[in-house]
Amino acid sequence: MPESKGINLNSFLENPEVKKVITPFTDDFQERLDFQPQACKVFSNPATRLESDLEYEFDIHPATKEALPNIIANTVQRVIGIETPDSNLEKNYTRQRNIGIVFSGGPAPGGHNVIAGLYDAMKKANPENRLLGFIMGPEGILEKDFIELDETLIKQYRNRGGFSMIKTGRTKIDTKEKMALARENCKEMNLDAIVIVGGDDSNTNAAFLAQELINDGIQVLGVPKTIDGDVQVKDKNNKILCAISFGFHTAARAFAQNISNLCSDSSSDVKYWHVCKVMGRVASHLALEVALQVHPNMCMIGEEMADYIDSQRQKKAEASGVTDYTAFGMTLRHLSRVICNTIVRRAEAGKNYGVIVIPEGILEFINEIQIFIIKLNTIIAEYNQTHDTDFHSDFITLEEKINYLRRMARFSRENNGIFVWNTRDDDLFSDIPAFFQEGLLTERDSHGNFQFSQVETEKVILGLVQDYLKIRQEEGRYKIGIKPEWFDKTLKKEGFDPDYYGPVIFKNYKTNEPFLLSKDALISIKTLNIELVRKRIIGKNDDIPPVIQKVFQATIPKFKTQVHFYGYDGRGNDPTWFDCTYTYNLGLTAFSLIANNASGQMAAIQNLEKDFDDWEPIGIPIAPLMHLEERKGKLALVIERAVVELDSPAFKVVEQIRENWIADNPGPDQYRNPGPIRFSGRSVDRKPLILTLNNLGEKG
Ligand code: FBP
Repeated sequence: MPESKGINLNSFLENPEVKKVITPFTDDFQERLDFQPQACKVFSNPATRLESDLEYEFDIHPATKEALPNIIANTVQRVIGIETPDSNLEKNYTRQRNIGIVFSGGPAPGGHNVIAGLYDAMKKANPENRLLGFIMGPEGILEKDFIELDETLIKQYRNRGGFSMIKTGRTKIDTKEKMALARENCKEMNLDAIVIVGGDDSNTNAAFLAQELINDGIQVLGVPKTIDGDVQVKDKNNKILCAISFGFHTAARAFAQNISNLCSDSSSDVKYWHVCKVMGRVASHLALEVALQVHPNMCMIGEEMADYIDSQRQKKAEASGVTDYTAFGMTLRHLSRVICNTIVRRAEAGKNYGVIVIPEGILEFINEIQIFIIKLNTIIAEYNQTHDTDFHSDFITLEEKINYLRRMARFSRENNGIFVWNTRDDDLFSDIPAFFQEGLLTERDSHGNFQFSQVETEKVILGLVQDYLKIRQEEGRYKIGIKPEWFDKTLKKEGFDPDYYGPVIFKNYKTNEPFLLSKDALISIKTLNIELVRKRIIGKNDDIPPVIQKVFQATIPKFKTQVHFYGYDGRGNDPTWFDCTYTYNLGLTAFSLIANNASGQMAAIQNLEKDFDDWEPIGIPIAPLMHLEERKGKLALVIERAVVELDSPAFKVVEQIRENWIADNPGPDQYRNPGPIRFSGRSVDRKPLILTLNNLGEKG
């Protein structure tokens, strides 16, 4: 019998108090499983019907009309509650159905509640209805790999994060063969409908599948998922239909809480700059929300980089009567200088620490890098289209990939530039660090997207920041500010006269400024020694007094950093109240769309930016949301991603107040502590702050 410190472990493990400690079913966990999200009012009726809302208009791309003729005429549909359905409606509403559901793309908190909502609605309509979950994403459709989802299984996942119940994957059903296989399998499974829970690419896929399956009587619906928050739908007159995809709120809150903890640590041990890369493949919605939640010292928003104008450069050029085109658009070098300016300003206020938030997709908005990404996307896609193997299996090492590019550049030069890669690209590419080259050449995802999460963007930027800070330090333009009182006290304590040394060391001694800055020329103990001798404060062979050395050392900045990536952790967080309730209602809406014969529609909740009582379930037609975009080297019809609008109230507020967050003054930092994610209890943080601000802004 196992024993430890005289304890009989077998009976110890049977002790109810010990069991309470080691059970995975914590009180919080149980509270989640038992939580019943509120349903929108319409769902309290025995049935629902759909009503077209023609108030919403879309600019439809002609290519979409051609590609999706059977669903292009879809309109926005409102879900209306029916108290006493007529017999026809009731018959259709309650007929037995087999419904498939699949998660597609990255996990997002709330996915399990889409399943729970759909399950509850379909069982309420007809207990014989069956819900089949495809395993590992769209691959499950192609492999006909699925399980039946019943209450016993679903109740283990209600209100929980992740997609672990049926897993997810990034396979795309994008060829004729895959479409045919998907169709065959859905028919064999006797499916009436399939619900695709995914982001922009997956909802695009849903529309194409809807077109493919419409004549077989199989409906296809989408559900707007992605922590990136870039599935937002407005009509052509800017009327909001879907304010944000699910999962965004939870991920942003989870990142914000962690980053807020860093703010607290950073302002306590005052020695690190924390550089936090925040997920979001292209759009910076997550970074913007985190900024509002935390008030970090600095937050970059990718979208503003594209519009950046270097005013100093522009003024200089204007003064000499020329136009400097390099002043428009942000380069990596510009970006590093902007970051350095903040670091230097805080250092001069005695704050040699801080927190910077960088969006994962920032590189997409930096001209020089975007050009590389587009060119390399095309090269890789073209290579894969003309060879039976793939680029990454043929060129395994970085050296092999670079040699291929080099050959291409040479060949292009000899043949009047027939390839997109030229010798100038090759030269510029050779100038960037190997790990970054590797990142830019990383394998694209199944949709042909560049995988920003695989690139150590923060390291690239930090490398440049470090280089520039070094230059500024050597020029004497990066100093730590010293409080005059501290200087005074420290010298007097050792019996030295501050007024004797102060004017020699500092350029602003006795100017009443809150911080003393050492003279530009004093960049080392050696230079200080020279100055003290020159001013006859000490003799040629004397040592600098230790207390003066101590004070001087305190003016020399050491730039120490900690780098963090917030992505997968927040993506796996248990959903907030907002995401729990939102997704449960998305599931209920998906069933209403199915039960009313809709296809090629995305289930959505309108008015998310308002209070719960104003939420309205709707169906959004997917086809009209498409535009042409470069994918795998070709133009393809895809749903347009929403990026941060620079004239949105949320961005404008951040732009207006973030100067205060730098806090380059004797006062305290301005960090905001959003606190932990609270699942129950009322709090102002019941929805994303960007939604609240944009809504308040709409009202003027
Ligand atoms: P989805 O768009 O599929 O929801 O995924 C979003 C995301 O989490 C991005 O923020 C991130 O860049 C990417 O997925 C990471 O992809 P992966 O999970 O394949 O590493």
